[in-house]
Amino acid sequence: MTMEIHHQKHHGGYVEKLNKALEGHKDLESLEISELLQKIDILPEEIRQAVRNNGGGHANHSLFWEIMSPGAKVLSEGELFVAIEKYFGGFDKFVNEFSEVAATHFGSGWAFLVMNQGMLEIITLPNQDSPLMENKIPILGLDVWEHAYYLKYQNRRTEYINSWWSVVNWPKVEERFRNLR
Ligand code: MN3
Repeated sequence: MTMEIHHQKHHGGYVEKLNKALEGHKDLESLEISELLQKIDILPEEIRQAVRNNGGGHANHSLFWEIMSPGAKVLSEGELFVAIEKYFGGFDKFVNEFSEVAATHFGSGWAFLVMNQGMLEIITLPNQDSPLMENKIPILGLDVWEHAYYLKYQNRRTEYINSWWSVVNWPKVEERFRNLR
């Protein structure tokens, strides 16, 4: 039920508001969401904040749904596994670091594993900001807004994060990583 409300109401709301903000901007309506966000700083001022909030929200949530799946396999080999070991000193270390960063992010926002100029990095961003706005490519993203976990976990963000790892769809994350190379 948490996920259903999250998808239908929260994500749905971002899509609706993004479409409304873009009404009458034919040149922008035809862009891919990633292109739109990469151009955030040069968008017309009167729609920039609306696109930032709702376009970012649409892109972040689209990623979030894509990289989750029930009963998905844990990552234990392959190119992404090797890269994670290289950049974070081991897969468990990566999981711990990502969890810590997500748990301690103040207020609403997201934790991401991104590709930044050829290197893997863990970052957090406030609100619905997208790594694409900083020319970083998100590979994995975790929503730490209260709306993502409040129904089931109330204020227990850490518990939500720990449970979330069991639904990360690693084959999909790996595919996103390979597509960048
Ligand atoms: Mn959300």
